[in-house]
Order: sequence, then structure tokens, then C-alpha cells
Amino acid sequence: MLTIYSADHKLQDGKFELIDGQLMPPFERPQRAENVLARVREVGLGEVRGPDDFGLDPVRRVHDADFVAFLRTAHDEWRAAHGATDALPLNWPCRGFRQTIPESIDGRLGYYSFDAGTPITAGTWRAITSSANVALTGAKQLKDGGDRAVFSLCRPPGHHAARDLYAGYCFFNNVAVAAQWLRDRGAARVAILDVDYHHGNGTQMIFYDRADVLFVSLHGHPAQEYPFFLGYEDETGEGDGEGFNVNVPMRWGTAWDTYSRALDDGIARIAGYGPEVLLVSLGVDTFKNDPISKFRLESGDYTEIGRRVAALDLPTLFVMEGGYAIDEIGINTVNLLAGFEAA
Ligand code: 6XA
Ligand code: ZN
Repeated sequence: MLTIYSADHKLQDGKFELIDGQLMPPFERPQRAENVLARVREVGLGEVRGPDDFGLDPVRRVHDADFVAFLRTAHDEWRAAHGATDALPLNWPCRGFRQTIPESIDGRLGYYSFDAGTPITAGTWRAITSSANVALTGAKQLKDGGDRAVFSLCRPPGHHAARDLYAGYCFFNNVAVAAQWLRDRGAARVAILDVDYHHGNGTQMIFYDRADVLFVSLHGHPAQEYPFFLGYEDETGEGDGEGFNVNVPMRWGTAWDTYSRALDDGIARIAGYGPEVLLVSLGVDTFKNDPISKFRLESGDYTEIGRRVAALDLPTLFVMEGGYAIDEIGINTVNLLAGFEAA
């Protein structure tokens, strides 16, 4: 399987996230992608190639132009206001507040985000444009190269980012950008399977009223888990999109027995939809040793997830999302990919 990777991801190297009442070094750190890449090479998964540059048009197909413009200059504006620290928001336009865009960079950080765990750094813009290109290059290879599957080793991740919101370590929604690109190049129906531990709220929000992109997400129950305010089972889509959003929230402690049944149901929904192409939001923070998550999957379970996804027999783009057990992130990610390959 071909892997798409860019060292530009290292430019996203935040100093702090707000977590558990403390400012701590972010769990989402460069070593994650480096460990995945090392494992790809160690097992000989296949060639590793850099991304092409697709420009910003494909990004603007799923993100608002003002949001993209904000991200481009956010850190420069922050630096002019506060010095060379990472930019973090401090308050948000919650219930009862106006939804107008302030002039102040501090106000706009709050307007365009929904958490204080996602630092904007001097390198964020280059890292996120590169990460989107990694996803797009994988999509292009799938379409034009005729590969059965491609692995886009994206970092930063993307599935929490909505049309005009960043958070959860995500800025551009890489999997959504790639899915839309494939739609724009003739794929009539696209399915996205999100196996990251966290609900892919951004992907859901982007495609919620559309029947041409099916979104299926297996995740920690939002009553217990981030992002808390989306991801319930009764969110099934709206308008034309009614019936094309599938959430399977599961409680803390979920292990393979429960998880595998949910996976089979999700895969059956995708098979019934009859897509031309499948994208997988590949997070491995469902792992038992993940430091911020509470599922109990074992390393061997990822191999089986890959096998079951392969049974759909669809051209498949794997897009890296979360996973913070730094010592096992490579093993778990590549187990899933190798399980797919072997099937
Ligand atoms: C709160 C937790 C962010 C979750 C990030 C993630 N700081 N999403 O892994 O998939
Ligand atoms: Zn996650």
C-alpha cells in the first residue's frame, strides 16, 4: 500500500493545550506521525511518497473562505498582539451571544473554535495546508492510479473541523476535503467510516444535509466524552441527508466484543449504500493504553478491523486522525492497514 507523507507536519508543534485543568504539552505531537512512518517502513508496507500541491480551492469546497483566510494570518496577528507564543482562545459565542465576527484576533480565535486544546503556532498554516495535500494526493492516486488502497499519513488530524470551526487538534477536515474532491471528480456516492475514538463532529456537520456522502462514526459516547455536544445516535441527517448519517456511540470500557458488533453494523450500512469509494478516518485512540481515551481495543484487534473493512471490496483511502499511545501508535495503525492488505 502506498503511503503519502510530508515532513511539514513537524511544523505543528504546540507548546501547550488546556487539559484537565492544566496547560500541558499537547498529546497531539510530531512524534506520533514519525512513529507511524517508522512502522510503515519497518514492516515494508510499501512506497512512501510526498504530496502534490492542490492549492486552496479543494479546501474551500468544504471550508468557508473567511475561515481559511483567518487561519492563514491568525498566528501573525496573534504575534503582533501578544508576542511569539502559541495562540489559544479564551471565550466563545455561546447561548445568547451575537454570532458576529470581532476585529480582535482574540475575539476571532473564539469565534472560529470550540476548545482551548488546539494551539495555533507559527508553523500551523504550512502544516495544515500540507496535511490537506497529503489527503488529496491519496485521493488522486486512488482515482487516477487505480490503487486498491492508499494511506494518507495526515497530521494535523481533521475530523473535528467543520466549515468554519477548528478544535480537537483539527484545522482543515482532511477526510472531508478528500471526499469532496472525489465527488467533484465523478464519484456519485462516497462513504466515510470514522473509527477514531472521538466523534467526527466536523465531518458530520459538513455533510449532514447531503445524501451523496454517507458518514458512519463509531465513537465514545458524547454523554461521557469529547466533543460532548454531537455524536448521539438520533443524529441521522437532515433534509436530503436524512438517513445518511450514522452514529454509534459506545460507553467507556468498550472492548472488542461490543466494538466488533458495532463495526459490522457500520460496515453493513456502508455496503447497503453502495458507494464507489470509501474513506476511513483512521484513529487508533480506541487502544486500551491510550492516555486520553477509555476504550479497550488490543493491538491485534486493529488487524481484524482492517480485514473487515477490506471485505467491502471498495477503493479505500485511509486518512490518519488521532491516537496518543505514542509507543504503540505505529503498530496499531499499520496493523489495521496490513490487515486490509492481507485480506
Ligand atoms: C480534548 C480531546 C481532543 C480529542 C482529539 C482527538 N482535548 N480527536 O483525538 O479525534
Ligand atoms: Zn480521537
